[in-house]
Amino acid sequence: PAGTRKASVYLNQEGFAPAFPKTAIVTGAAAGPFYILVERGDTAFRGTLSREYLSTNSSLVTRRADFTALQRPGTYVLVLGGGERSMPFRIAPDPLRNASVSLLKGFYFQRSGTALDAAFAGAWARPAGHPDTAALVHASAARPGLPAGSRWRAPGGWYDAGDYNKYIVNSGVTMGTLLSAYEDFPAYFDTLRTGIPESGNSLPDILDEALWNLRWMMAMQDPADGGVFHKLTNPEFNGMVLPHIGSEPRYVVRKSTAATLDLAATCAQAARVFEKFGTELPGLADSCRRIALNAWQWAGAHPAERYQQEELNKRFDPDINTGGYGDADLRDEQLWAASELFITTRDTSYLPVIRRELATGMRIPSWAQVGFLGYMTLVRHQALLPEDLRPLYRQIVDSVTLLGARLLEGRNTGAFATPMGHQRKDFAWGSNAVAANQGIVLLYAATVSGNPEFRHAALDNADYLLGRNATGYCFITGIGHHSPLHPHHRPSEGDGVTAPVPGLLVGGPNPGRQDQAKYPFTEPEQAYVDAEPAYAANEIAINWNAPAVYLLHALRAWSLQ
Ligand code: 9MR
Repeated sequence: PAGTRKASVYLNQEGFAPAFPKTAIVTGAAAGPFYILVERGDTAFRGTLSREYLSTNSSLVTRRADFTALQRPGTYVLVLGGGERSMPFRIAPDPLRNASVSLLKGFYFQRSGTALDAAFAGAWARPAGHPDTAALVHASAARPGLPAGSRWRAPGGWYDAGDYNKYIVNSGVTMGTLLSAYEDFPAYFDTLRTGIPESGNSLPDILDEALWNLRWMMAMQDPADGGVFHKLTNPEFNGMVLPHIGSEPRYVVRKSTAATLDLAATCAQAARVFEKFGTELPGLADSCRRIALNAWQWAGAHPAERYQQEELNKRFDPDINTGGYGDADLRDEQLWAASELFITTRDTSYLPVIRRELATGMRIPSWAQVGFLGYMTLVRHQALLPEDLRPLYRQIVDSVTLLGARLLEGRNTGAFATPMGHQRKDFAWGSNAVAANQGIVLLYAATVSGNPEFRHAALDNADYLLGRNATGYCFITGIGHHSPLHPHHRPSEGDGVTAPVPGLLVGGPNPGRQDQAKYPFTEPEQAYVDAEPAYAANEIAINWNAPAVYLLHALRAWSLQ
């Protein structure tokens, strides 16, 4: 009838493995049949749309189209009773390859202090910027023997996001996630190549990439006392230009407890991971262990050195107005660092901290909530837990299962059939990372409980990121048929290349709209716009790419089994 909105179809734009569950979501369609046609041919499958689901995160009303039973590889379109057609999609043996490999390669494009060669970066080759071999010591970071204005060497690392600064706190959760991906799927990653300068060496590419950032992080520790500078930064966010343009001074700023604990955790885990590559990287594991122990000690002596930028700017010059990452609750950082240190060193003196902080509850991981990385390590290495810690292990299993069960509920009742959105507060700054991190939690729930439903729910969130969401975007640049073209990302904006740098996950729907940009929709699950100024929804960040790397590679490893 006149005035009825045309029906729309939302689905994973990269396609489906033959044996995977397959769901599309439709809006604006009446009850009735749906058809899956071979792209230029016959009907391959006929199904019936589900009942209606009312979204709790927008005014959308949806129906589900389940075509799991269709397993034959091919290119298809979904057609509704009213004649509306989806974009073509595939059922194919390895549908997650492009997205997962591209996401990991995304870290290469974020490398600081190095030129990106056309042989690896293609159209997005660029000169080196920000050498950071002689950053200035900010007045807030000065100590006897290290006056303000003296020089600090901390080259390399990844740019945090769309900006050109390097933040230890956010690097920590990113590294923990990537190193965990390797520890959980070593055989899979040992043979995975992404086309980076180091692809020919004997290290897996994911570890070559992690090493690029690890060496920077290690250089951010003050060897005189073990404390770690919170960040290496310009005083202000700079213009939307390539890294080599501009020559603003760069500063290392005040040490913080959060940064120091995150470095302790990262280096303790890295010591374990790089141990087996001792021939290629002699001494690295030992250096990591030493740095982790010194950091832990400093944090013990300075338990509450919080990074508060406004306070800092009242006391020191010049003002620093870049990302804060000012975490106030450090119990989860304690738990993570203690867990990594215990598993790496087997020193039982870390156990009381683990016992104490375990009670603080389990949360979806984020830069401010890193406790889950500790639980992952304890689960992965449960064989190393002493007998008296078995009850503690049971407690972890119960909490992961409970958290997973809550997410499953959201998937069963939600308008897009995903755990993502089970609470309106899922749609925060960086909501796409919430979806990816929920996926990691669900994969762990599947592992500890043996219930495969959890794994299917993790796949639902992957489908969400790849297009089955209320915006209709596949949220990874260069992937799918409708992905962001204007991310808030200085290299993408400044390079004169039409297509954005590929393999980067944008932040996603965020009704907070802290950027005050124009958004066509403001309801939580639709509060997204593909526009460069919309940094609260369309920036990219390393801590968002990392859980997407984990989730998509884990699911891919599963699909290839
Ligand atoms: O991801 C961060 C988000 O959780 C915060 O709400 C937001 C505001 O403090 O900052 C985000 O992190 C940004 C960082 O501060 C600077 N680099 C870009 C990051 C992504 O937007």
